[in-house]
Amino acid sequence: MDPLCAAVSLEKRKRTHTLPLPLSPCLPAISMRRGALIVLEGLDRCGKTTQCGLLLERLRAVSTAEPQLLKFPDRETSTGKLIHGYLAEGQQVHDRAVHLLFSANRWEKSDMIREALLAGSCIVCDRYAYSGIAFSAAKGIPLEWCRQCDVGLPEPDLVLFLDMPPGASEKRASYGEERYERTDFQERVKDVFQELQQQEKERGCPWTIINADQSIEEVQRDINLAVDACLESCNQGKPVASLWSDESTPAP
Ligand code: DGP
Repeated sequence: MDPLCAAVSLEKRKRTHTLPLPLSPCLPAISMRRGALIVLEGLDRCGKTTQCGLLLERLRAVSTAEPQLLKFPDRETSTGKLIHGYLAEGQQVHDRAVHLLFSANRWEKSDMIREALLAGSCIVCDRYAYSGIAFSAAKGIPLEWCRQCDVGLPEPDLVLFLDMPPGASEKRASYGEERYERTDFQERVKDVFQELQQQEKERGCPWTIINADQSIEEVQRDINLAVDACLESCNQGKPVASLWSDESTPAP
């Protein structure tokens, strides 16, 4: 059995998926053939950011290459500052122009993502192109127009959709401060996510749906099970593909 499979099955046997565990000290961390691109998606305040942090810690424990966490939008870049002004400071930007800004914000990181994956680092993304489509199409922009801007980005190896009823996050602290935090809008976003989920299933790239309406530990356990299977397939030489396109980057 290859070392990754050994490590993963050891974890499964221990059945202690509730904490960000280091592996047994007698097992060395794994040198991955290539890293995995793992995306967490969901409605606002569904717990993505907490789970991304926990997943990063766990990946740190099982891999020799340092995993990385990316959050989209990245509000620190020049496009990200414009996006922040739109989301949090009430600045007006045309709906299609802001869609392009969000997409550009992802493209800025695309070369870095590909290089890191090929160097063996896993990448955890807090939102990706699917949010780009869902939030813009919920405003009435045609879904296919929204998709085109992100065609060719590195394709995720795993999409985890943290599923939660649209009204459930309303009670969370400071909900409502940003532009999209309204239950009626979140309901429309959820409808588009469901449409996208169906489309991805039909093209053979099904998402893993995680019930986010559970304790942090239960959500983390479900995520870890899906991530284990994904790491195994990346380590067996699955190439880095391009999203919604035929191009792929050869495996190392
Ligand atoms: P977050 O920092 O994850 O809370 O995201 C900020 C807000 O921006 C949130 O309401 C979701 C929304 N959002 C994230 N990505 C995109 C995108 O690509 N396009 C649009 N229109 N909205 C997005």
